[in-house]
Amino acid sequence: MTTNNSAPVALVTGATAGFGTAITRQLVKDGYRVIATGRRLERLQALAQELGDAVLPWQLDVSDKAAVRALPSCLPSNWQEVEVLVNNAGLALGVEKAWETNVDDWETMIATNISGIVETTRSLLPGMVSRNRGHLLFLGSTAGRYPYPGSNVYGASKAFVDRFTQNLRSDLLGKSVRVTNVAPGLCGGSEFSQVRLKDNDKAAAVYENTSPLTPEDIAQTVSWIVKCPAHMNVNYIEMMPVCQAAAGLAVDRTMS
Ligand code: NDP
Ligand code: 8X3
Repeated sequence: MTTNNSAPVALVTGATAGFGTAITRQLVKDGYRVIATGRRLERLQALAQELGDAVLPWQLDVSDKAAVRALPSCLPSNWQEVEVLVNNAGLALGVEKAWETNVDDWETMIATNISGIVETTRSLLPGMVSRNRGHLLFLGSTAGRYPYPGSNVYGASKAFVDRFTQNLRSDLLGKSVRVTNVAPGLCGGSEFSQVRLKDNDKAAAVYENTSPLTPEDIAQTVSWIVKCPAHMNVNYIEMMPVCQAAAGLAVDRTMS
């Protein structure tokens, strides 16, 4: 496959699995050249093999501040003008109650889901502002809006995404740089629950007897958002599968 060197450039974090892989495939289909990033280089290389020169595999740990800060100047010169940044890399670790969790897991979530997106944004946003052109997309979550037991730091990190995107919009008023928080609920077909629960059977049980969202649903949503007319900014979009809903507050009846 030959690549058009003037095609716009997107950078996707966490392109080695799940949403990031599906978003990379979709953006290439939409005519973008995609810098596909993540820690597992062999997966990125396989994606480049599949999609051709339109994909630049780039090993990147978003919690490695030095690597993220160096990114704009390290990229090959014809890949440096990133127009779309998809801040997708993220994870949940554990479902224990707050007093039982492993604090190292909390720190990993903060380093990835909060510091990671802060660093990638700070690294690539100045270029977008100077070109007066760009789009920052973030993978938030319904967990950022609705509490549930065991969500503690994960949900709070996604609430950070929500407010960060709103505050970026405020800073960017007057610039042609768009900002969107994409907030899905239950979504299968990714490694999310395996990473969270560290047990394949428990991970499979999360989706038992459900029809969850799919990574392709997320990728098509991202594609639609990016293709919206330049004067239109999708601030926040929340999606759930039909089989899921926020279903009320819990009441303990054993305490009175
Ligand atoms: P996956 O576990 O399938 O993918 C997560 C991706 O993040 C992987 O590519 C992983 O790559 C990457 N990643 C994790 N840590 C780092 C790091 N330190 N540096 C760089 N990349 C990292 O999960 P999903 O595709 O399901 O999730 C993608 C995003 O969507 C996450 O932010 C998640 O919180 C969010 N989300 C998921 C939902 C779901 O139900 N699945 C629902 C709502 C939101 P590697 O390990 O190779 O670095
Ligand atoms: C992923 C959705 O409900 O597992 O962000 O927190 S949930």
